[in-house]
Amino acid sequence: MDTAGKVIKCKAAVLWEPHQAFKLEEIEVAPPKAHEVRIKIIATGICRSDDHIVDGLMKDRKYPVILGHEGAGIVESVGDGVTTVKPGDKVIPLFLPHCGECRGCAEPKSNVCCKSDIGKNNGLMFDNTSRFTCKGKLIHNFINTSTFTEYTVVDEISVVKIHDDAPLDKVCLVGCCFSTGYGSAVNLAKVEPGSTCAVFGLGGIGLSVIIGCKAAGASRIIAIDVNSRKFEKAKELGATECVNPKDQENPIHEVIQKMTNGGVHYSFECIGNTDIMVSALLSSHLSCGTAVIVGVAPSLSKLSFPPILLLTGRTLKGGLFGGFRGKDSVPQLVLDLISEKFKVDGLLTHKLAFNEINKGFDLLRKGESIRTVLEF
Ligand code: COD
Ligand code: ZN
Ligand code: ZN
Repeated sequence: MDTAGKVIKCKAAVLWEPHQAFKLEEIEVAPPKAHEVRIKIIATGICRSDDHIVDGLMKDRKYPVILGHEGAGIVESVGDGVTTVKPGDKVIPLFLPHCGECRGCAEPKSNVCCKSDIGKNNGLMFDNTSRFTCKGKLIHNFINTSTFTEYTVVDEISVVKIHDDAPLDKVCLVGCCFSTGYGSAVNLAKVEPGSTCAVFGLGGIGLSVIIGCKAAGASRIIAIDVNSRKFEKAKELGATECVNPKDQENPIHEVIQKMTNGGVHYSFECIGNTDIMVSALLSSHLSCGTAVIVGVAPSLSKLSFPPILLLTGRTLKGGLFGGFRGKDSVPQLVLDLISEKFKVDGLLTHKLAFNEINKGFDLLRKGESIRTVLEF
């Protein structure tokens, strides 16, 4: 059946209010307008950032909303003027758009497009309308993507074509998890051969940081988590030592300082906890250490530490999507996964049907899963 130009009725997981379970609803998805693309989502990962919204930690969010930002699918139809993808193409939606024209896209050192909805939380298409409705109500989108639905509509700058042979149930992890973690090590920290690293939080993102540190030739990779069940996988992927802060008498930064003769070269916060961001900074060497913030903390939280920590020579930085520019980097990262330059199989612990989405979030909250991929 040719659906182009028509409203599609399909299944979506709607979050009507924070602190609630997702409701599987029939929604209407309007056809793409000019420069927009309608995508049939084939697979989507569950990332902690989605859970932050369910938890109500992002206080300025719009509801109701369709979450999900780590997906892969096939273009169903395109609006006028779309030149980079066509119906039938395999694609990955980009939660960080890449317009190629704005100040952010023009800056050679930046990967953050000014059209990104991160921090703005508008939850709408660029013309300030939505393509989603349910029971007569407007449903918001999430960071220009919304993948917890059989069909979504994104702007052309928020989607990139990938290779026809890409296994979508795996490469969906390039949409956030793998790229964010791996890129944080190789692009943001720029880990060097022989350097020492500490990774706080061993979810899909922290484990991908470990993959990046190892690829960059780090001599020591210290993996830190309050859940010791995460250690086996961390070691498999390249961690040289594992530490559970709960088993230590002293604060974790003192433990890391002691293990590394004063602190690591590079530390990574992959939890979204401001206290741990300070621990990560303190765990980096006072003269030359760099701490990279990867985790997204609750929207009203504040980071506080004595400036002397930086005056002695430490660097504190952060980044989105591992510093990758979506349109330039995602197709190659997908090829690297196809050729098994990198393996994400270890990150992909569970596969569930889309309608088991609430179970998928429970597994993440209980620390039983790394990545659950939902298939439609
Ligand atoms: N000390 C040590 N470990 C801890 C602590 C603590 N105090 N608290 C929790 N942990 C561990 C948990 O046991 C868990 O293993 C790990 O930290 C967190 O992992 P997950 O699986 O909950 O989360 P991920 O890997 O999905 O990571 C999510 C981030 C927290 C990094 C999240 O903010 C994120 O996805 N950031 C991506 C940055 C980005 O670009 N975001 C925009 C769209 S995602
Ligand atoms: Zn831009
Ligand atoms: Zn994510």
